[in-house]
Amino acid sequence: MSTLLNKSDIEAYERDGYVRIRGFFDASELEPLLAAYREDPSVRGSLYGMMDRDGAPHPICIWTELADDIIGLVPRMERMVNATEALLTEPCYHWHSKITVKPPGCVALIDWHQDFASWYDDGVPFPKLVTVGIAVEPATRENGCLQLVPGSHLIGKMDYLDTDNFERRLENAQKTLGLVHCEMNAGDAVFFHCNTLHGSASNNSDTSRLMLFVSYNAVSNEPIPDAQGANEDGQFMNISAEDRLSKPLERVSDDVLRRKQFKSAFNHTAFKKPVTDLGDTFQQAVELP
Ligand SMILES: O=C(O)CCC(=O)C(=O)O
Ligand SMILES: [Fe+2]
Repeated sequence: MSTLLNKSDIEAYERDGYVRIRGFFDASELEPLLAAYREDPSVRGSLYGMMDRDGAPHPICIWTELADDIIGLVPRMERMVNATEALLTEPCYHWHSKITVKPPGCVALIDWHQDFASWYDDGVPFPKLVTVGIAVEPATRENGCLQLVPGSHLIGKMDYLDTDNFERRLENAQKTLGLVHCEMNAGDAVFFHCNTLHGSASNNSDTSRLMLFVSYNAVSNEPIPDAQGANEDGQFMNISAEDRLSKPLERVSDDVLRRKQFKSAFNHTAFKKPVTDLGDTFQQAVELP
Protein backbone atom coordinates (compact mmCIF):
# COMPACT_ATOMS: atom_id res chain seq x y z
CA MET A 1 0.00 0.00 0.00
CA SER A 2 1.48 3.33 -0.96
CA THR A 3 1.06 6.23 1.42
CA LEU A 4 2.43 9.74 1.41
CA LEU A 5 3.37 9.40 5.08
CA ASN A 6 6.88 8.22 5.84
CA LYS A 7 8.17 6.42 8.92
CA SER A 8 9.07 9.60 10.77
CA ASP A 9 5.59 11.08 10.10
CA ILE A 10 4.03 7.97 11.64
CA GLU A 11 6.42 8.15 14.61
CA ALA A 12 5.57 11.82 15.09
CA TYR A 13 1.84 11.00 15.09
CA GLU A 14 2.35 8.24 17.65
CA ARG A 15 4.46 10.49 19.89
CA ASP A 16 2.61 13.80 19.51
CA GLY A 17 -0.94 12.73 18.63
CA TYR A 18 -0.77 14.77 15.45
CA VAL A 19 1.36 15.26 12.37
CA ARG A 20 1.18 18.13 9.91
CA ILE A 21 1.94 17.28 6.29
CA ARG A 22 2.86 20.22 4.10
CA GLY A 23 1.38 20.17 0.60
CA PHE A 24 -0.69 17.02 1.15
CA PHE A 25 -2.94 18.58 -1.49
CA ASP A 26 -1.90 20.97 -4.15
CA ALA A 27 -3.72 24.23 -3.42
CA SER A 28 -5.04 24.18 -6.99
CA GLU A 29 -6.91 20.91 -6.26
CA LEU A 30 -8.97 22.73 -3.63
CA GLU A 31 -9.60 25.89 -5.61
CA PRO A 32 -12.94 24.75 -7.12
CA LEU A 33 -14.24 24.07 -3.59
CA LEU A 34 -13.13 27.49 -2.41
CA ALA A 35 -14.65 29.15 -5.46
CA ALA A 36 -17.98 27.37 -4.82
CA TYR A 37 -17.91 28.42 -1.17
CA ARG A 38 -17.22 32.03 -2.11
CA GLU A 39 -20.10 31.94 -4.54
CA ASP A 40 -22.45 30.37 -1.98
CA PRO A 41 -21.10 30.96 1.55
CA SER A 42 -24.23 29.33 2.99
CA VAL A 43 -23.17 26.00 1.39
CA ARG A 44 -26.74 25.52 0.13
CA GLY A 45 -28.12 26.77 3.45
CA SER A 46 -26.31 23.98 5.30
CA LEU A 47 -23.93 26.07 7.38
CA TYR A 48 -25.09 26.59 10.94
CA GLY A 49 -23.65 28.71 13.67
CA MET A 50 -22.29 26.55 16.44
CA MET A 51 -21.98 28.47 19.68
CA ASP A 52 -18.91 28.64 21.80
CA ARG A 53 -19.14 28.85 25.57
CA ASP A 54 -19.86 32.59 25.41
CA GLY A 55 -22.62 32.19 22.82
CA ALA A 56 -20.61 33.41 19.81
CA PRO A 57 -21.30 31.38 16.62
CA HIS A 58 -18.87 29.97 14.08
CA PRO A 59 -20.20 28.41 10.87
CA ILE A 60 -20.07 24.64 10.40
CA CYS A 61 -21.78 21.95 8.35
CA ILE A 62 -21.47 18.20 8.60
CA TRP A 63 -22.18 15.11 6.49
CA THR A 64 -21.71 11.34 6.61
CA GLU A 65 -22.70 10.18 3.10
CA LEU A 66 -20.12 10.53 0.36
CA ALA A 67 -21.37 11.52 -3.08
CA ASP A 68 -19.59 12.41 -6.31
CA ASP A 69 -19.01 16.04 -5.44
CA ILE A 70 -15.69 17.40 -4.17
CA ILE A 71 -16.59 17.05 -0.52
CA GLY A 72 -17.72 13.47 -1.13
CA LEU A 73 -14.62 12.56 -3.13
CA VAL A 74 -11.92 14.00 -0.84
CA PRO A 75 -12.68 11.54 2.02
CA ARG A 76 -12.45 8.65 -0.47
CA MET A 77 -9.18 9.66 -2.13
CA GLU A 78 -6.48 7.03 -1.88
CA ARG A 79 -3.95 9.35 -0.27
CA MET A 80 -6.44 10.20 2.50
CA VAL A 81 -7.49 6.64 3.22
CA ASN A 82 -4.03 5.11 2.88
CA ALA A 83 -2.46 7.66 5.21
CA THR A 84 -5.22 7.22 7.78
CA GLU A 85 -4.96 3.44 7.67
CA ALA A 86 -1.19 3.70 8.07
CA LEU A 87 -1.80 5.64 11.31
CA LEU A 88 -4.62 3.43 12.56
CA THR A 89 -2.78 0.28 11.37
CA GLU A 90 -6.11 -1.15 10.28
CA PRO A 91 -8.95 -0.59 7.80
CA CYS A 92 -11.12 2.47 8.35
CA TYR A 93 -14.50 3.85 7.33
CA HIS A 94 -15.82 7.36 7.00
CA TRP A 95 -17.14 8.66 10.33
CA HIS A 96 -18.17 12.16 9.23
CA SER A 97 -16.75 15.26 7.58
CA LYS A 98 -17.20 18.93 8.36
CA ILE A 99 -16.56 22.32 6.92
CA THR A 100 -15.70 24.85 9.60
CA VAL A 101 -15.24 28.50 8.77
CA LYS A 102 -13.85 31.45 10.67
CA PRO A 103 -15.03 34.44 8.66
CA PRO A 104 -12.96 37.64 9.00
CA GLY A 105 -13.46 39.06 12.49
CA CYS A 106 -15.32 35.93 13.73
CA VAL A 107 -15.17 36.22 17.51
CA ALA A 108 -16.17 32.61 18.24
CA LEU A 109 -13.58 30.33 19.74
CA ILE A 110 -13.58 26.61 19.31
CA ASP A 111 -13.37 25.61 22.94
CA TRP A 112 -10.65 23.16 23.91
CA HIS A 113 -11.90 19.59 23.56
CA GLN A 114 -11.14 16.01 22.66
CA ASP A 115 -13.27 14.74 19.77
CA PHE A 116 -13.50 11.32 21.37
CA ALA A 117 -15.44 12.78 24.30
CA SER A 118 -18.42 13.15 21.96
CA TRP A 119 -17.78 10.00 19.92
CA TYR A 120 -17.59 7.91 23.07
CA ASP A 121 -21.15 9.13 23.66
CA ASP A 122 -22.02 7.72 20.23
CA GLY A 123 -21.12 4.33 21.72
CA VAL A 124 -17.64 3.97 20.19
CA PRO A 125 -15.62 1.56 22.32
CA PHE A 126 -11.98 2.53 21.61
CA PRO A 127 -10.19 5.80 20.71
CA LYS A 128 -9.32 4.49 17.25
CA LEU A 129 -10.40 7.47 15.17
CA VAL A 130 -8.26 9.86 13.16
CA THR A 131 -9.23 13.25 11.80
CA VAL A 132 -7.59 14.90 8.83
CA GLY A 133 -7.81 18.70 8.88
CA ILE A 134 -7.22 20.21 5.44
CA ALA A 135 -6.58 23.93 5.03
CA VAL A 136 -8.66 25.16 2.10
CA GLU A 137 -7.55 28.71 2.94
CA PRO A 138 -4.36 29.61 4.83
CA ALA A 139 -4.73 29.18 8.61
CA THR A 140 -2.63 31.55 10.68
CA ARG A 141 -2.31 32.58 14.32
CA GLU A 142 -4.17 35.78 13.42
CA ASN A 143 -7.16 34.09 11.77
CA GLY A 144 -7.61 31.35 14.38
CA CYS A 145 -5.59 28.34 13.23
CA LEU A 146 -6.05 25.01 14.95
CA GLN A 147 -4.14 24.69 18.25
CA LEU A 148 -3.13 21.33 19.70
CA VAL A 149 -1.50 20.01 22.87
CA PRO A 150 1.21 17.61 21.67
CA GLY A 151 1.17 14.26 23.45
CA SER A 152 -2.24 14.86 25.03
CA HIS A 153 -3.71 11.82 23.21
CA LEU A 154 -1.93 9.73 25.87
CA ILE A 155 -3.99 11.29 28.68
CA GLY A 156 -7.05 9.24 27.75
CA LYS A 157 -10.60 10.55 27.58
CA MET A 158 -11.08 13.42 30.01
CA ASP A 159 -14.41 14.06 31.75
CA TYR A 160 -15.49 17.29 30.03
CA LEU A 161 -18.78 17.45 31.95
CA ASP A 162 -16.86 18.05 35.18
CA THR A 163 -15.90 21.49 33.86
CA ASP A 164 -13.75 22.75 36.76
CA ASN A 165 -11.74 19.59 36.82
CA PHE A 166 -11.47 19.62 33.01
CA GLU A 167 -10.12 23.19 33.09
CA ARG A 168 -7.50 22.29 35.70
CA ARG A 169 -6.39 19.22 33.77
CA LEU A 170 -6.32 21.19 30.51
CA GLU A 171 -4.18 23.91 32.10
CA ASN A 172 -1.83 21.31 33.50
CA ALA A 173 -1.58 19.54 30.13
CA GLN A 174 -0.78 22.83 28.39
CA LYS A 175 1.84 23.66 31.05
CA THR A 176 3.58 20.31 30.93
CA LEU A 177 3.16 19.42 27.23
CA GLY A 178 3.01 22.86 25.61
CA LEU A 179 0.73 24.13 22.89
CA VAL A 180 1.24 24.21 19.14
CA HIS A 181 -0.28 26.75 16.76
CA CYS A 182 -0.80 24.62 13.69
CA GLU A 183 -0.38 27.24 10.98
CA MET A 184 -1.14 25.85 7.55
CA ASN A 185 -0.95 26.88 3.93
CA ALA A 186 -3.78 25.98 1.60
CA GLY A 187 -3.35 22.27 0.80
CA ASP A 188 -1.54 21.35 4.03
CA ALA A 189 -3.14 18.63 6.14
CA VAL A 190 -2.94 17.78 9.82
CA PHE A 191 -3.72 14.26 11.00
CA PHE A 192 -4.74 14.11 14.64
CA HIS A 193 -5.77 11.48 17.15
CA CYS A 194 -9.29 11.59 18.60
CA ASN A 195 -7.97 12.15 22.13
CA THR A 196 -5.61 15.00 21.19
CA LEU A 197 -6.69 18.19 22.97
CA HIS A 198 -7.39 20.92 20.43
CA GLY A 199 -9.27 24.16 19.92
CA SER A 200 -8.88 27.44 18.09
CA ALA A 201 -9.08 31.16 18.80
CA SER A 202 -11.04 34.07 17.33
CA ASN A 203 -10.26 35.37 13.88
CA ASN A 204 -8.58 38.73 14.52
CA SER A 205 -7.85 39.34 10.87
CA ASP A 206 -9.55 40.32 7.66
CA THR A 207 -8.89 36.92 6.04
CA SER A 208 -11.30 33.99 6.09
CA ARG A 209 -10.17 30.57 7.39
CA LEU A 210 -11.95 27.62 5.76
CA MET A 211 -11.01 24.12 6.90
CA LEU A 212 -12.28 20.71 5.86
CA PHE A 213 -12.17 18.07 8.62
CA VAL A 214 -12.54 14.42 7.59
CA SER A 215 -12.85 11.87 10.39
CA TYR A 216 -12.42 8.11 10.09
CA ASN A 217 -13.13 5.28 12.49
CA ALA A 218 -11.51 1.83 12.49
CA VAL A 219 -13.83 -0.76 10.94
CA SER A 220 -13.25 -2.89 14.06
CA ASN A 221 -14.50 -0.04 16.25
CA GLU A 222 -18.16 0.45 15.31
CA PRO A 223 -20.37 1.93 18.04
CA ILE A 224 -21.84 -0.58 20.45
CA PRO A 225 -25.64 -0.66 20.09
CA ASP A 226 -27.39 0.86 23.09
CA ALA A 227 -24.13 2.09 24.62
CA GLN A 228 -24.61 5.75 23.70
CA GLY A 229 -24.37 8.50 26.24
CA ALA A 230 -25.62 12.05 25.67
CA ASN A 231 -25.73 11.59 21.86
CA GLU A 232 -28.42 8.91 21.98
CA ASP A 233 -30.94 10.77 19.86
CA GLY A 234 -28.41 12.00 17.33
CA GLN A 235 -28.35 15.27 19.23
CA PHE A 236 -25.22 16.43 17.50
CA MET A 237 -26.45 17.41 14.03
CA ASN A 238 -28.88 14.51 13.59
CA ILE A 239 -26.32 11.82 12.94
CA SER A 240 -28.19 8.60 13.67
CA ALA A 241 -26.84 5.33 15.06
CA GLU A 242 -27.32 3.90 11.54
CA ASP A 243 -25.18 6.69 10.02
CA ARG A 244 -22.42 5.75 12.45
CA LEU A 245 -22.08 2.12 11.35
CA SER A 246 -19.26 0.95 9.10
CA LYS A 247 -19.98 1.21 5.39
CA PRO A 248 -17.60 0.23 2.57
CA LEU A 249 -15.37 3.13 1.62
CA GLU A 250 -15.23 3.25 -2.15
CA ARG A 251 -11.81 4.66 -2.82
CA VAL A 252 -11.22 6.99 -5.70
CA SER A 253 -7.99 7.77 -7.47
CA ASP A 254 -5.70 10.51 -6.24
CA ASP A 255 -6.12 12.47 -9.44
CA VAL A 256 -9.94 13.00 -9.26
CA LEU A 257 -9.52 16.64 -8.30
CA ARG A 258 -6.68 17.31 -10.74
CA ARG A 259 -8.75 15.78 -13.55
CA LYS A 260 -11.87 17.58 -12.33
CA GLN A 261 -13.83 14.30 -12.13
CA PHE A 262 -16.59 15.74 -9.97
CA LYS A 263 -20.09 16.94 -10.65
CA SER A 264 -19.90 19.98 -8.40
CA ALA A 265 -18.26 21.14 -5.18
CA PHE A 266 -21.06 20.36 -2.73
CA ASN A 267 -24.37 19.92 -4.53
CA HIS A 268 -24.70 16.16 -4.20
CA THR A 269 -23.99 15.65 -0.55
CA ALA A 270 -26.73 15.31 2.05
CA PHE A 271 -25.90 17.63 4.92
CA LYS A 272 -27.06 17.02 8.44
CA LYS A 273 -29.00 19.69 10.24
CA PRO A 274 -28.96 20.43 13.95
CA VAL A 275 -31.85 18.91 15.87
CA THR A 276 -35.06 20.84 15.23
CA ASP A 277 -34.94 22.77 18.47
CA LEU A 278 -31.77 24.75 17.87
CA GLY A 279 -31.57 25.48 21.59
CA ASP A 280 -28.59 27.52 22.71
CA THR A 281 -25.99 25.42 20.90
CA PHE A 282 -26.77 26.34 17.29
CA GLN A 283 -27.96 29.28 15.27
CA GLN A 284 -29.57 29.36 11.84
CA ALA A 285 -27.19 29.94 8.97
CA VAL A 286 -29.11 32.99 7.84
CA GLU A 287 -28.19 34.79 11.04
CA LEU A 288 -24.47 34.16 10.68
CA PRO A 289 -22.02 37.03 10.33
O1 LIG B 1 -12.20 24.49 13.14
C1 LIG B 1 -11.46 24.32 14.10
O2 LIG B 1 -10.57 25.09 14.44
C2 LIG B 1 -11.60 23.05 14.94
C3 LIG B 1 -12.86 22.29 14.66
C4 LIG B 1 -12.99 21.11 15.57
O3 LIG B 1 -12.17 20.80 16.35
C5 LIG B 1 -14.19 20.28 15.50
O4 LIG B 1 -15.14 20.63 14.75
O5 LIG B 1 -14.25 19.25 16.20
FE1 LIG C 1 -12.55 18.85 17.26
